[in-house]
Amino acid sequence: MTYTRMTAAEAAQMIKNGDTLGLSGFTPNGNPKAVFREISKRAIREHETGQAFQVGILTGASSCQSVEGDMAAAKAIKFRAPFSTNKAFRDHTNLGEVDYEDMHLGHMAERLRRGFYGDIDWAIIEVSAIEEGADTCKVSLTSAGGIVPTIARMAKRVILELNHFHNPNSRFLHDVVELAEYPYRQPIPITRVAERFGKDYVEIDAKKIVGVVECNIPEEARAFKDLTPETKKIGENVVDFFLSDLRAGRIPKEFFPIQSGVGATGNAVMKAIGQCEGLPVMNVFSEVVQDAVVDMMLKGQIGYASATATTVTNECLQKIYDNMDFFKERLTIRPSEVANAPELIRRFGVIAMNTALECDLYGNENSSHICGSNLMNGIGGSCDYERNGSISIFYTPSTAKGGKISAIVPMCSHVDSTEHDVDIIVTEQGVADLRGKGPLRRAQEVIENCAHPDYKPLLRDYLRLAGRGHEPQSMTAALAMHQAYLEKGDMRLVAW
Ligand code: 0RQ
Repeated sequence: MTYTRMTAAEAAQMIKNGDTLGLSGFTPNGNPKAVFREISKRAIREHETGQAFQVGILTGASSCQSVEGDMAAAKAIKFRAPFSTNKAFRDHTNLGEVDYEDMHLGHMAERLRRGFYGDIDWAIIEVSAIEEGADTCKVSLTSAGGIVPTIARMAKRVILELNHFHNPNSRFLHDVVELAEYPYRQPIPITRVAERFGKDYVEIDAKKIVGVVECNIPEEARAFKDLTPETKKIGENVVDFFLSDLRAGRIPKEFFPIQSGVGATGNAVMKAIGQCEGLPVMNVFSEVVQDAVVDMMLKGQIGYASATATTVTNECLQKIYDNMDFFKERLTIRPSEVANAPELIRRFGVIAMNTALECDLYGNENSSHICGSNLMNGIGGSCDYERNGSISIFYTPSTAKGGKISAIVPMCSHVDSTEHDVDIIVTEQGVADLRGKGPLRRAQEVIENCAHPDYKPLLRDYLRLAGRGHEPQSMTAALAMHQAYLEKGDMRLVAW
């Protein structure tokens, strides 16, 4: 049996205004690209002739430029979940054009199953190989697990994007499974990062497969910014913290698995860990594996990595494909509801490490909204891990925009992880250990260890004027530094 082959333009022509599309991929990797390049062109054509054309886009996490960047620029996204790292998407969302639900990535499959996004009209899934059965089709996923098992089962129709850029044996990296819905869910049956319990392919009802689009398109993942003196120092401070917790016996000699979020700072921290001689071989239990982790695996510094995507550059992905025998024994790509499952994060005692935009004196953290209103990216899976990890770390450079913004503020302008879920804050200035400390000792630790010297006197003054209380805040001054930035362009110009 051979499924219908079609061009990307023919596939795009089948999508209707108002349809909801569920996509493969997690971060810019594993997304269907060929069909989307045509859908965004089509949206522009429809709009030029006065026709409405907007769709809902649901993915495992953020996606690539061809999906959310070009579609946002074409004003063709009606709603979107659960995460984005794209500038065009951010700009159009901040103009109020897109209904975007920024939510925990570990909840996405469950949200779909429980019907919060309505019917899934189409699943568009990037694959590296297809076994074309008459009743059942078996496909091999590429560089991400994401929400594919769920959208493949729920969608009314399926388009497969067979991307020959990927290794046709990519299935060896996957552990495909869909969790049951409440109240029938069973314990997830793994007790070690390296275990698998699913299949290495996704099964799809062959009747739903409308067509196969063949292409050869590299991933659109970006290279990381070079290390800066600040991000390098943050990495070194994280390593010092690990060594001190190891010495104190709070981290066992065999270490806990580590999770590291997206972005330049996260990648720099992993590089610093890679350069440290005093740390044992670690495992990674995370949502993304970035380039630094792959290099550390090849050097033997990381024993096993489990994630929901290889968010790596094309050169790095090629390294994985060229060493498939090595990586299939050491790397597992899982659906996001397993990779980000609180149950597993807690069971393994994962050390969670994510990047904040700002942290406040008491440990609340904001990684998603600038000055309260404007979206940066979203929370991604950070809160899945931070809430449930054995040690919850947030790091950030102590200032942004050439020193005009302090990342340590009296009160966060938006809160993603609360003070109850944050153990450690790290900047290039140092480490604040909030464990076992009440609000006032936390505030002193955060100011003295993490704030930039330009901001320390201001923050000390704030704490004095905030007065008494279990967790003192001044209702008039708590956001005055943010207001100073908005009005005068520099938080240092705050007048309490
Ligand atoms: O903007 O470059 O224009 O100056 O924010 O900073 O240096 O690109 O840092 O790549 O590490 O990203 C939090 C966005 C950091 C990311 C964030 C400005 C700063 C710069 C970004 P410019 P960099 P990174 C998800 C796991 C979500 C939570 C998470 C992120 C730009 O790590 O999206 O990790 N995290 N989830 O100047 C205004 C501030 C600022 C500020 C920095 N306080 N106010 N602007 N910037 N602090 C993993 C998955 O789920 C897949």
